[in-house]
Amino acid sequence: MTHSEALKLYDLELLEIGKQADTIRRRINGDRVFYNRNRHINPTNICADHCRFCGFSVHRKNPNPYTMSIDDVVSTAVAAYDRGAKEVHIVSAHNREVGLNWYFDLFRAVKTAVPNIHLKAMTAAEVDFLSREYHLTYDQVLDKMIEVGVDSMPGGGAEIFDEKLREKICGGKVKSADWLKIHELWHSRGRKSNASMLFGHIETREQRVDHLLRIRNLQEKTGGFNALIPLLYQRENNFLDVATPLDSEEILKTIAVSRIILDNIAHIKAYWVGLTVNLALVAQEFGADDLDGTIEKESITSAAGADSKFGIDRQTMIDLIKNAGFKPIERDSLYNEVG
Ligand code: V47
Repeated sequence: MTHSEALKLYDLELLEIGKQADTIRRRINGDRVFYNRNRHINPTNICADHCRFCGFSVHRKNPNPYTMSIDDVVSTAVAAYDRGAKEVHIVSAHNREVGLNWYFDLFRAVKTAVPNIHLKAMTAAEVDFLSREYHLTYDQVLDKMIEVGVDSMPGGGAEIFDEKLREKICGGKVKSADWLKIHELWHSRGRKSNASMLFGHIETREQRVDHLLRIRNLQEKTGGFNALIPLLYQRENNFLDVATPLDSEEILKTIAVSRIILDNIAHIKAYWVGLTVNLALVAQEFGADDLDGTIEKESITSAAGADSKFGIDRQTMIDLIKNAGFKPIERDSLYNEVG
C-alpha cells in the first residue's frame, strides 16, 4: 500500500472504514478480545530528556522526583505475581543518577524472585539512552537485557517518526531510524516486541500514515512485532499546547487505519488507559482486538490526565468484553491463551 492509498482511507465514512478494518480483525482474531493480567512498574521519573508531551517525568509541572529501590520493585512484582499477574511491564525514565547497573540489576532481581513472570521491559528509547550514556553498542545493551532476563520489549518511545515533528516534540531522544534499528536487532535475536504511535497532538494524518508504513516495512522484514498500540495523547501537565482533544470519530478512524495498514501485525491494542474503557470497547468494532491488561497501577498516562491510576480488575474486564458482544480471552504476553 502506498502512502497516498493509505491516506485516502481517512476519506471514507467512519462506518465504511470500520467495516474494512473489522473484516481484517475477524479474519485474524475472530470475535476474541484479548487482555492480560499485568502490572506496570515505573521505577523512576527522573529523566535526562524533555519530551514536550510528557507529564510523567519530573519537571516544573510535575515537581515530585522519585526513584524506587530495587527491593521495592521486586516486592511490587512479587505481590503482583501472587495476585495472579503473568507479566510485569517495567519502563523507567532516562535517569543519569542511578548508573547503568541499577537498570540491569533490577531486571535480574525481579527475574530471580519471580522466574515465571514475563518481563516486558526497556523501550527502545531506554536502550538508546543507556547506549549513548555508557558508550555501549545497541547489540551490547540488548545482549545484556537478555542475560538479565528481559523477555520482550514494549512499544514505547516510538511517538511519531516524522523527523521534523519528532525534533519538535521530543528532540533529544532516540531517533526514528534508531528506534526501528533497535527493534530489528531485538527481533534478530528471536525476541518479540510491540510498536506504538502517539497520536492526537500536533501530528497530521500524513505523519500517522508515514509512521504506520515504517512499522509495516520493518514487520515485513522481521515478523517480530506482536501488536501495535495507538496511544492517544493526554493533554494535562505537559508542554504541548493542544487546545482541543481529538474527537472520537478521528480516534476510531485512526485505529481502523492502523488495522488496515498493518495487516501483517496480528494485534491492535486499544489501550483502555488512554482511550477510556468505553471507547476502547467500541474500538473493538473498528479493528482493535486487545484492551491491554489489568495494570494495577498506571503512572505515565495518568500523569497527563487519564483516569487510569488504579488499573481495572479482571472480572470487570471480562464482563465488559462479554457485554460488548465479544469473547474475552486471557492471554500471556505472547498472545497464547491462558487458563
Ligand atoms: O512512549 C507519554 C506515551 C508511552 C503521554 O508495549 C503518553 O504493550 C499519552 O509505550 N499522553 C509509554 N501517552 C507507554 C507505552 C505502552 C503502554 C502500554 C502498553 C505498551 C506495550 C506500551 O507513553 C511513551 C509515550 O508515547 N506517553 N506522554 C501523554 N501525554
